[in-house]
Formats: sequence, structure tokens, C-alpha cells
Amino acid sequence: MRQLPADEASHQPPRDGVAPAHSYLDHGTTVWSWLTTKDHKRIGVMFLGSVLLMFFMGGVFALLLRLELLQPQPSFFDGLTYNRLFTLHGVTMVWLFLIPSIPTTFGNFCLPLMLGAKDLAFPRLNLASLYLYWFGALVTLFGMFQGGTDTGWTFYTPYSTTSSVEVLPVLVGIFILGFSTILTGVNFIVSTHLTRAKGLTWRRIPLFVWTIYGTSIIQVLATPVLAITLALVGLDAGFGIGLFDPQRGGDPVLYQHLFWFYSHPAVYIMILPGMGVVSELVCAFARKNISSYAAIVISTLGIAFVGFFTWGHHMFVAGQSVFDAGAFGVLSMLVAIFTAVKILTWTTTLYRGSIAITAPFVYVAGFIFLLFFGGMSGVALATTSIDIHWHDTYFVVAHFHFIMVGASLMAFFGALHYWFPKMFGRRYPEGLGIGAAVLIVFGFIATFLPQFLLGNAGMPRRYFTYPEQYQPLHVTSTAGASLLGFGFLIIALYLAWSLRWGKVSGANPWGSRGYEWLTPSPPPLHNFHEVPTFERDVHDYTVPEAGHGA
Ligand code: HEM
Ligand SMILES: [Cu+2]
Repeated sequence: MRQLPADEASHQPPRDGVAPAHSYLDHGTTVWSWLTTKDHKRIGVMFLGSVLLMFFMGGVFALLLRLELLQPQPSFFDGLTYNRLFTLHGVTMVWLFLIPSIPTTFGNFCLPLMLGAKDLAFPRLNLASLYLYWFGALVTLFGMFQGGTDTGWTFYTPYSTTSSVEVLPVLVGIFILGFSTILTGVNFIVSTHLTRAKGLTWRRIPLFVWTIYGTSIIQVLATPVLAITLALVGLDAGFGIGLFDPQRGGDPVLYQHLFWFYSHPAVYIMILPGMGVVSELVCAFARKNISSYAAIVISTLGIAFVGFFTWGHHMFVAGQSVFDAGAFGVLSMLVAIFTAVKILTWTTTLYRGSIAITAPFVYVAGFIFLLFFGGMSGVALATTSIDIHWHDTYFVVAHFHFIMVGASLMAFFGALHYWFPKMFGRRYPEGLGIGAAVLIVFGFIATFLPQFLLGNAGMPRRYFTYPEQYQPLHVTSTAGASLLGFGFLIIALYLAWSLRWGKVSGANPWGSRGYEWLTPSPPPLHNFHEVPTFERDVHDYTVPEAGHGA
């Protein structure tokens, strides 16, 4: 196992907690200077604070759900409250946390640094994306708390359009959030095409940038479909046009097609950025270039493209023809092949690498391990004959949490620990970081592995009462969820502490060859004292690095 390079700054005594002079952090210390900034780094940091708050809220809803599921009979909540809680949890975790999680925070912060640019192509638009996110989040949360929305995050019709439950404010909120996502996507696509520094050819841009690029294409193409769908549900619920109501000649299955035509590609908006983080961290902690750059780029674009043709696998039991079900099944498995190419490329890069065990690396190892299982359970669910048995059971709940939590969330926390020193110029206690990461990975397995068994035994999702024989597995799952909660609490505490009292970090504490480490920590407002010339491949560890961290 390799020791990390001595971080030259860590030998200097901390200077009264003041970060190096003239970083982006101390260009204006008033709240107003932050609220009116056009700096991608500050906007990234404000998004980070916002999505972490949403994750905390979504996590509390999850723990309340798990608490109720300790007992087979109703204990803390009634059925209506349980339905409202999983709606709150699902909507918060999907639209307020995971979709913006990596692109708007680390994407925003790192993209210009990785492209050798001063900022994104449209700085004002970037700030507008943040305000739209805040406004959309407020309207969505107000709608759910005030209206008591209990439809689940899928808003299936005709229940969402004919029942007395209030869905309109929530739909409006998610509609606004969609525009924040679209504007961010446009900004990232144009920046990748037009702001690259000299010498930075497409064959050289970091793999994280490729995944943000692929994600942005999905965001720009798929999100308008969600906007139209939500508008139609709003019209149906508000004016009774009956588009999705069979009693008035409408078709509720049409809603499912429209909803999943967006929501399945949306799962790649939630996983592709994480895959990009893993490609960066695998190279940094194995001190090796990726074993195949082309394999990662092609599989990224492959997932983004084929992902648009698989939505029907959510509707195998909605009266689909055998041909359609077969076609959607095969296309879904094609996505699994691209995912397998990534897992193979990461593992061959790690093979014979000089691995440094750090907190970010533990999250990467967890990501690869859990994505493998999450992916394999996805292949099984894409097989129509088996899915008829597992549809709408805890097997499905386990499957998507393996991908959304086991993979995406691990990548998010890996990225947070990896780029924390660059963003804030401070180190966090590595030992505690590794311990918390291990706790999170095992807490995750204890929470969601039992749910595969529950689902296979017939436990339906969204039920809050169940036959007694399921109790041991539910209790194990809740115990695991508490470990997860405890792990996230420890992380919140030591990162908050490190912001003020952590060791001052040097420019490149990991000895990484990522281009973003060519600038000081934290970076100056304009990113580089002099724009680097990109003469080498990113993560090329074969050439000695002169003045790295200049
Ligand atoms: C961190 C720990 C988490 C725990 C312990 C957890 C737990 C749960 C539980 C108990 C349910 C309800 C299952 C049911 O009654 O059917 C649920 C549903 C769900 N979770 Fe999580 N969850 C976590 C994280 C996440 C994350 C990060 C996402 C991100 C996308 C997410 C997305 C969802 C969705 C979409 C549903 C379905 C809600 C519905 O049925 O409408 N969860 N989760
Ligand atoms: Cu899907």
C-alpha cells in the first residue's frame, strides 16, 4: 500500500485559520457578495450547501419510514402519513438531492478548472440556475408539506388527477427545478465545446468532464418531456380534461409512458456523474492512467444514448405486448453491457496500481462493488418473466437503492472528500474519514441486502404493515439504516470542524495528476495564475510533474 505524498503545506503551522490569501473564498465576505456572485466556484459551493441540506431532510424521512417498519402492525404512523413520508423521501432524494448532487456542485466547481478556463460559458445563467433551484425547492417542499401529497414520487394517474390530494404546487415546483437542470446542462455543453484551453483536445479532456457532458445531453433532451408531462397532469387535475382518466376516455398508461420516457434516462443523470468521479479517483489512487480512455468515453455516450430506449421495462405488467416487453428487456441489458465495460476498465486500472487507502478510495471501492450487484439485479429485473414476480416488491426498492445509494451516493461522498481540500484549502482527519466510509458501506449492505430477500419473499413496496415472518429482515434493515445515519452524522461533524480548524492543505495533497490540482487550494478567483498548457494526458503518471501545485 502506498503512503500519500507529504503535503508540503501540512508542515506549516496553521495561520489562524485563514486560508491562503486571495482565494475565491475571500473575494468579498458579505452574504450579498455570495448571492450576486457569477463565480462558478462560489455557485458550486452554494449548491453543495443546498443539496446537503436536502440530503439530510431526505435521510430523516427515510429513517422515519424505517422506524415504522420495525413493527408488522401500525406503530408510529397511520397509512396516510406513511404514504406522505415515502412521497416526501422519494421526491426530495430524486429531484432535490441526487439529480443536482454531483453536476451542480463538483461539476460546477471543477469543470472550468479541468478545461483550463476562467469560468463557465454563461456565468449569469449559472447563477440563475441556482436561484431557479432554490425557488423550485421551496415550492416543491411547500406543496408537499401543505398539500400532504401521498402519490409517491411517480405521481401515477388516475389517482394523482382524480383524488382530493393536492398535487399542483408540487408539480409546479418540479417543473421549475427542471428548468434549473436544463440551464445547467446547456451551460456545461457549451463550456465543454467553447472554453477549452489550448492543447486540450477532445482526446484529452478529463473523463469526469465526459460524464458531465453526457449527463448534460440527457438533461437537455429528457427534462422537457417531464415538464410537458407534469403540465398535462396539472391540466388534468386542475381542469379535468380527462387525458389520463379512463372514466372520461383517457388513458392512465399513456401517463406511464410519458413519465418513464423521462424518468428512466433520469436515472442516468443520477449515475453517470458518479461514474465520472470514479474514473478520476481510480486513476488518482492507483497512480495509473485509465486502462482504456476510449472504453470509458464510448460506454458513457452509449449509456446516454441507449438509455432513451429502455423506459418500457417499468411497464412489463401494464399490459405490454410480448414483443415490446422483449425489446425493452434486451435494450435494458445493452446498458448493462456498457456498465460492465466501465467496471472492467476500472478494475484493470486498479490492478497492479500503487493503491493509497484513503476515504475517497473506500467510497470508490464501495461504488464498484455495489454497482456490480445493483447492475446484476437490474439485468434480472429486465427479464420480463422474472420481473412479473418482483415488480412493485422490495426487490425493486433494493435494486434502485443499490444504484442510487450504493453507487451514486458513494461517488458523491467520495467526490466530497477528494475535492474538499481543493474547495476549502483544508484537510479533514483522514483516519476518521476512512472509518466513517467503512461504516457507511457496511451500513448500506445491512440496510438494503435484506430487502432483496424481502422482495423475493413477496413483500410489496409502499406497504407499512406486513406478516410477522418478514420482521427479522425489516429489523436488520432498520438497524443498517441507523448505522448509515450515524455514519453521515460523523461526516457532517468532522467536515464542519475541518472548515475552521482542519490542517491547511497544499495545492495537491493526493499527488493527483488531475488538471484541477494544477491550481492552488483554494483556487484564486480567476482559477490559474497562468493558464497551463495541456502537454500531457490527464492522469499521465509516467512523466515527472514539474511545479505541480505551482
Ligand atoms: C440513505 C439512505 C436511504 C434509506 C435508508 C432509504 C429508505 C427508503 C425506504 C424505507 C423507502 C420506502 C419503501 C417503501 O415503502 O416502498 C424508500 C423509498 C424510496 N427511496 Fe430511499 N432511502 C435512502 C436513500 C435514498 C436515495 C439517496 C435516493 C435517491 C434517489 C432514494 C430514493 C427513493 C425512492 C425514489 C423511493 C420510492 C418512493 C416511492 O415509493 O414513491 N432513497 N427509501
Ligand atoms: Cu428504468
